[in-house]
Amino acid sequence: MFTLALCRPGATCRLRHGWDRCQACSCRGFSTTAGQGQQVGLREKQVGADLEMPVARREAETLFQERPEPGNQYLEDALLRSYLEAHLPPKVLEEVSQELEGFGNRLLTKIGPLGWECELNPPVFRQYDAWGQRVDHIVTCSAWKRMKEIAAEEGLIAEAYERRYSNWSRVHQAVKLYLFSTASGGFNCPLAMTDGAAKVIESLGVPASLRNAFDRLTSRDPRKFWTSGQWMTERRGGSDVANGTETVARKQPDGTYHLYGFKWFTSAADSDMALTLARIEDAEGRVKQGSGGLSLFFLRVRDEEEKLNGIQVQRLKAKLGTRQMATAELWLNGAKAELISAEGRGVASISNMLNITRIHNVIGAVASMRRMISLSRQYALKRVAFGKLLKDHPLHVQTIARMEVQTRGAFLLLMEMARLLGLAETNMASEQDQLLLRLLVPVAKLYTGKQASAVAIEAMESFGGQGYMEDTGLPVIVRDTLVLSIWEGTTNVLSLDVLRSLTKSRGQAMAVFFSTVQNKLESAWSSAELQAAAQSVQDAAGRLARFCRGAASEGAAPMELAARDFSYSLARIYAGALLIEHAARPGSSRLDVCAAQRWCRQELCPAAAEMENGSYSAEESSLDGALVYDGSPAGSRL
Ligand code: UCC
Repeated sequence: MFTLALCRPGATCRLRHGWDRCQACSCRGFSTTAGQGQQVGLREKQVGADLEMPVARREAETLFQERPEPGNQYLEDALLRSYLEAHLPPKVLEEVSQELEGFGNRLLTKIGPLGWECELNPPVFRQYDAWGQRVDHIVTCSAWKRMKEIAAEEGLIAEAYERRYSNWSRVHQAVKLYLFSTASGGFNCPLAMTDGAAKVIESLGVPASLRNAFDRLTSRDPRKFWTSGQWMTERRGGSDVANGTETVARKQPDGTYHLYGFKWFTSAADSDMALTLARIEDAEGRVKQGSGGLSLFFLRVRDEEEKLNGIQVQRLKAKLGTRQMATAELWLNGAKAELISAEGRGVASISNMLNITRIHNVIGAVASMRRMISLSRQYALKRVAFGKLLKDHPLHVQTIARMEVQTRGAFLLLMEMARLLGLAETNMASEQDQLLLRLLVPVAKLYTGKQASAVAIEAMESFGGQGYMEDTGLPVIVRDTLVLSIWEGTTNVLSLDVLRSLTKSRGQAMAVFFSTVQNKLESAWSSAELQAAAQSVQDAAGRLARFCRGAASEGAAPMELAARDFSYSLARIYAGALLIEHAARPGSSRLDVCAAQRWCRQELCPAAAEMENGSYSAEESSLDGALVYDGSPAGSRL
């Protein structure tokens, strides 16, 4: 029986929770077996003992650790600002920078503390009311509701659809979301799906029946603003949607459909609407299996009287992270829905949503990396170990610098996608730009998801044991980051999507990739500092081209085995070219050059290296199986 409580009710709390001011003077989380009355007694006793402590001990307990205090995220992000300066037209730059500076202040003073409140008050599920009526109510905290209002006020979705900065609107939106992400208390997740749903509806030409939904998803008015869910995952498959979807749709006399099925993960289940997949039954009650049997539906989660639309909430999921956001299991038991794709074109239609949520995933990944580095470098300015500040230990700083290089590459990949998407949405994209965008989305999603997990864990370690402490807020960022390589398509599933995009373009996407990389290197050849890096990227691109020719002659199986390394090669080569392009622009800094040089020192084409090792042969593949199952009953059969 013990207590960690040091807070005296009514007194100023000396514990800092997360990186923001204390939200929790109700001091939660005391581990005790005592009853409530006993707890208060213990707390009073502790406070008494506290006051009687010798001064030296009291000071040691109150001033023990130095807290990193990053400032305005926009002003402190040198790469972000230099990217905007290099790309935005002057008038747009002026307006956008002013807005982002103000937004940075709002994040620091208002939004960050709300985000922490969301973490402390996760949603709870109330299945029945006091009188035994089933209500299936997902109760969210006031901070979560306030986040929704802020998202509307700041135009976090609207910005992309109003297009007030023409083709630069997507870059502007992506930057705002990037700044918002780690302060958002998980609200970046519903925003990702809201953006994806708006994109699907816009790509359908905003049919009259969906006009209200579109206006709400893209509204700046908090009273009107809606968020959307994306209900794709069922019991039999989160990745293999084509074969795992069991939900059926029964046509009603009025032309609408009723959906029956079970959705196994529904993120942000408190959303106002959702897009979901189902199989349409024919007159005999038969459905078509496979991808060609899936169609896309729109539905409202609740009706005008706030009653659930033929939906029952089974339970909330117990997740490792993103706990601020309600993920639920849902029964669809006659949910009224509208068919919004051609019959059997559900996967192709929802892929518009997927590509947007995957870009949001990249935003989340880069934001996590940036946030963790920012906290880590601040801490290093204050923390003394072995007689000097951490910042004066070269090995410590080298570790942070390596993370910084990774983050820079990922950031430029993100901006490149946002730039291309902006062009596509204002009819300014060439066919090549569109092919490149289609290819880069899965590449960037899979690559940055992995980078972010590695960087978040490394940065946590840079705080020593303090990084592992829950109330520093660092484990929250780590937990929330780890999902980025899982949801919206795992690394392997996305690697296969990379191959899908190449096959569909009949190799054209690859040709565009190579020519774009060459163009980006152009300005570096005359720079003594960047020539070697440019040469590394060019060599890697050459090796990748040879790899592609070799793999094409071998058939599908080796290419599938190589899919992950191949995707990593695309990411590293393209990010290398972007870093070089950024470093070669007039007015670049020494650090831009240094980041490009360091990025290009890594193996840029792991696919070619592994091919040379014979890793993709049938023999190696069968040894993979033997290694994995060695000693297990399945192993004896291999
Ligand atoms: O919902 C989830 C969590 C929500 C939380 C989101 C928050 C994220 C925010 C982050 C903020 C920090 S998680 C569930 C997510 N589920 C997935 O991502 C599914 C993963 N599986 C896949 O991606 C698979 O590859 C499938 C489902 C796409 C495979 O389906 P099929 O039907 O077997 O694939 P097909 O037959 O190859 O493709 C059918 C059509 C083809 O077009 P056509 O018929 O014209 O040739 C494909 O080219 O769909 C097209 N298609 C695409 N088109 C498939 N994928 C794409 C794509 N990505 N882009 C364009």
